Amino acid sequence: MEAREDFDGGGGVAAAEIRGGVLFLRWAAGGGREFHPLWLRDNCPCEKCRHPNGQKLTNITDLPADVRISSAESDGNGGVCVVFAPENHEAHFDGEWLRGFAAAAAPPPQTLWDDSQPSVADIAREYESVAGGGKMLAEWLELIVRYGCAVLRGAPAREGEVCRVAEWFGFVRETNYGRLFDVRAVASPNNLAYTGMGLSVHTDNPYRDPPPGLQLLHCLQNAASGGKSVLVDGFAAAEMLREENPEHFRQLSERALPFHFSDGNCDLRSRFPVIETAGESEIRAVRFNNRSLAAAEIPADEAGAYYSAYRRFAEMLFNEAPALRFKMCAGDLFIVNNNRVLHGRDAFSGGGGRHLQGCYADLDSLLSQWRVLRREQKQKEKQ
Ligand code: NM2
Ligand code: OGA
Ligand code: ZN
Ligand code: ZN
Repeated sequence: MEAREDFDGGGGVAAAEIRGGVLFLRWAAGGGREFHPLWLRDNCPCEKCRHPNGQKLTNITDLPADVRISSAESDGNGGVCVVFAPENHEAHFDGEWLRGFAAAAAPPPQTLWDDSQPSVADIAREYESVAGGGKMLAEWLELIVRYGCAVLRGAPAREGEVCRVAEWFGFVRETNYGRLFDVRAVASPNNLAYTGMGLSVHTDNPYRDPPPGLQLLHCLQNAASGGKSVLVDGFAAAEMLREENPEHFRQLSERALPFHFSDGNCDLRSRFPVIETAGESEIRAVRFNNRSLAAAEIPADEAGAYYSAYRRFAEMLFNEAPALRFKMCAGDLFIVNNNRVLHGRDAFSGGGGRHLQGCYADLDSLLSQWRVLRREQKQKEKQ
């Protein structure tokens, strides 16, 4: 019944009819749809088929391949009672579940910045209010789900605070850089992030597989001159590329590039397309980091076409795609969906005056916590 909280009500089943072996259900709200008998049998919610914890008890091999519906009747209450042959197995399906199950599996709602470009103020919340959890935390998490990033203002400028924020919704993901890393200019940097150089917009750690789904950066001090931050919606940019030149888009989504990072302690290598897609149209991730791109195995007669596509995408990311620019002050923190939103910074001087701390985390836990808080909120509203 996990879909119910996503469903807007409107009644369930008005009538049930077996047509050519499949079950047709007419909704009270109008319309209807067909259900395959094996699909229904496989999703039976009875206590023999589901543990009280909601987990499934049956395997596909437990179900007869020739399952049929011997009877189906609306229960008069929006649900439907079905008897399956040849087992004579009785099931009762909730009408709202039947209408709403698909919503629970749908990808979370995303708003590309070209449809509706948020300002920094739109995506920023006060640390104090979000730290209290509940509705305010749910709202802040929803910004990350929807826009791929969010900001906190007024976070205590204390060491390790960024990890505490990650624990509001999940777990810190430790990497070769540690659980917590300091971003400041140091003497022998193993990574260009630890210099005063500008960093063009990038996704972090594409040389890890999988790359961290979330990055958090927290400003403890920013007295340096320069060092402004920029965030870019990589999905909006990928859509711009597809719109402008489908062949460019195809180049970047079909060829995987090698990424690499090594120092005295690690030798990390991976391969990802710059634009990762699923099916025909869904964009799943953007991986873009010029500093960590390794030498790609591209036949000489294909390199020209690939580089044109790659150059055009870079131009869009640097100059044309929807972007947010701001200078972080002590107590500011931003979080990005590292599969989608790229980040960068301008060069800075007076390096000693700039100190950020960062950590990584995974997206699945954030989405889970967002759903849990939403579910709790809806339950409260019903009471
Ligand atoms: N740091 C800040 O992914 C990258 O190499 C960007 C990551 C060193 C953890 C910098
Ligand atoms: C990083 C990074 C940006 C900054 O640490 O990964 O991109 O503002 N830093 O220093
Ligand atoms: Zn059952
Ligand atoms: Zn970075």
